[in-house]
Amino acid sequence: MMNKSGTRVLATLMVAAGVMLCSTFSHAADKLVLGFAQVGAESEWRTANTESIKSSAKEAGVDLKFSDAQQKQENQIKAIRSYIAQKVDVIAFSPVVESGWEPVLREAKAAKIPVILTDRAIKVSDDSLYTAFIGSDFLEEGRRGGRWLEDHYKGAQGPINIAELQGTVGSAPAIDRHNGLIEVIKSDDRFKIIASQSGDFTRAGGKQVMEAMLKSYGKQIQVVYSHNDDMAIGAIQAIEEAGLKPGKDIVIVSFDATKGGFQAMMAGKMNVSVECSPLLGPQLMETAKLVAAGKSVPKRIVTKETVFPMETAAAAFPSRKY
Ligand code: GZL
Repeated sequence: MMNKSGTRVLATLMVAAGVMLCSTFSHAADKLVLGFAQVGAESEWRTANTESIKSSAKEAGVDLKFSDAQQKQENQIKAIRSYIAQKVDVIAFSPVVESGWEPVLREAKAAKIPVILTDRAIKVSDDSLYTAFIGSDFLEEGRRGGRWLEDHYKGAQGPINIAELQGTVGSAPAIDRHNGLIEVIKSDDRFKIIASQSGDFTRAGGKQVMEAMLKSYGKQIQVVYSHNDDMAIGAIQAIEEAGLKPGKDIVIVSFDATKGGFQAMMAGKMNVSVECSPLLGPQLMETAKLVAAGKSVPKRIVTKETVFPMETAAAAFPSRKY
């Protein structure tokens, strides 16, 4: 027969075991907790990307913690640190720029929280700091823009002067859409990039930069190569205000293939938009669940995309999802 104190000790141990089991089970029974640090809300593409992530989390029964960094890296790092402190199951983010992530990713690794990159890539010396990267091949997107130019100007005389509207400085899409173009046109001396400046992926930025380029180069500009539809739409406004016809006097090459891009193409003001799908939510939720369950996942998951010349815009528009 156990004495009173022995019974008390046994009771305490059973309660402690119960709490532990319950917390383990309650955690297992709880939803997957995913902390997502978004770049911001700078473009139509980003809005569609955020919508895809939020709706997919709901559909997948994932408890999503979401933050908007207003395109500032320090805000994304703060958000990742807060997810580490909250002990979320998985962290995911779309890195606003390629560099500067090692310290905070080492903290996530030390906390045994897996990290998934979506949309944009990062440059790190140790790629064990992230588990997977789900996103487009921006270099190939740039090559597609360059190949469209080569086809469009087949047989034409040079010079063909290009004004380039770059995306966020240091971001993977800006670096690679530029490099992909160069890869294709570098051996064709008709093409010359006479101006190149960042509009930070926003409509206002695209308009501002285009106004300045038109002041400096005017009708010397034959092509605008814009790293996204939002900046291209801003540039189109500036071109029209300068009394020129976008899509005719100045050829417009753009990226994303958003609704705004399709509307500009159907109005004859944009010549082509290279697709870059923001609909990464379903793949992210599926990958997060596999990672949380300790399953292996591909390090690199490339989204499937195509190119929409203006001639195909009207037929394709009704089935577009963003
Ligand atoms: C590309 C994405 C870019 C889009 C822009 O995957 O990172 O950021 O091209 C967006 O529209 O702002």
